[in-house]
Amino acid sequence: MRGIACLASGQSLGLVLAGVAAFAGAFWFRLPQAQRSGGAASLEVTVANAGTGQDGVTPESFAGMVRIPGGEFVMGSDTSGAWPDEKPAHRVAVSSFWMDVTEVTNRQFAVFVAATGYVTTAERTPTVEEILANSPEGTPPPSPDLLVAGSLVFTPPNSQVPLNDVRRWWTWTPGANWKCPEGPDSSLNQRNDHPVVHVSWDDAVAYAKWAGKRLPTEAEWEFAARGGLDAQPYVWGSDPPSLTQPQANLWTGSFPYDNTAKDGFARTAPGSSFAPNGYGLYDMSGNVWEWCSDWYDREIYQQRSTTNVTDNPAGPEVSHDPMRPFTSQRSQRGGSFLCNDNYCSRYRPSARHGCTPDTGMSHVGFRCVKSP
Ligand SMILES: [Ca+2]
Repeated sequence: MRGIACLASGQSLGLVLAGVAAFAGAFWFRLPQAQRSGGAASLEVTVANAGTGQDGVTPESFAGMVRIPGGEFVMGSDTSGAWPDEKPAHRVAVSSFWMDVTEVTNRQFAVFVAATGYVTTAERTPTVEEILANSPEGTPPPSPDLLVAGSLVFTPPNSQVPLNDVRRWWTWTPGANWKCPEGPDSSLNQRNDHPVVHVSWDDAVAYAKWAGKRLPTEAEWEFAARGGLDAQPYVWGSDPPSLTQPQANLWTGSFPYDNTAKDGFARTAPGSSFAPNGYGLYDMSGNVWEWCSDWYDREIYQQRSTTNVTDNPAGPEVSHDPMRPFTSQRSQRGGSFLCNDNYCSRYRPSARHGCTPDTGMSHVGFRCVKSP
């Protein structure tokens, strides 16, 4: 089912696949849809601490963004807590670019939709052809009653459950989309400044094009997330996450049933609720996952390790993931409000994740970049 292949977790991906097979029996993702985008335009976004150019002035077209100076850094991680797709660590160089200070908010996305009439993937009814065209051979067609517009919503169980079955806390919810994050009975009331969620990669690209921007590469994203702290485990440095002085919107309590919200938020948080990193970027760790432009390749770092310094890598030509051979995936970074160390430690700057590009979920958003 659309979205189910994208579940970030600390569990075996094989179990995720098994869960997929049992979940809908038939389909798990859609083909990318044709993108609808309007003409290029600049977003009128004002962020108090937006960065400045080398001359100390922020051009109007870069409002709400901060300039990230180019440089070399250690991409990935060889630490014991790193996942295989983070290894080996290797040197990468990126050119300077500008990046949104916060994840794209509901308020910003609403401006885009009002200007273009764009309809997100989660708001469209999938077709049988779309489902089967990118499903494993022999997949039976889904029941027509399953072909409804919707998205996957995090729905915490009432008590502790085995962590090997993501269906226990992810619910396919008809009517869930960016305007109704928990389904038809929910709204964006008092969430205008929260990150937009339930956006697919296609939706994010459409927004970026309209805004005259683009999605970051994984290399740009990780360089920016580190905020000038090379090879540190967290975007804020070396200290582990704190309950008394939370550094990010992560999961506090026992995942997935006991959310103490000691960091102040049970789900998403407004974009400047926690301290920014060294480049003035908010929520590069946690809050919502952020789409990158790269195709996801689980093993691409192994290829780069033979190169002294890889210059501005933009990802592979095609997606590659032996754990999910039937899918094409785009990369996501940063983890979300569902991350904690007893289940998913992917809020670290080196952590990676792949997801089918037509998938939106209640913990996935994005931010944009722009070249000088
Ligand atoms: Ca984030």
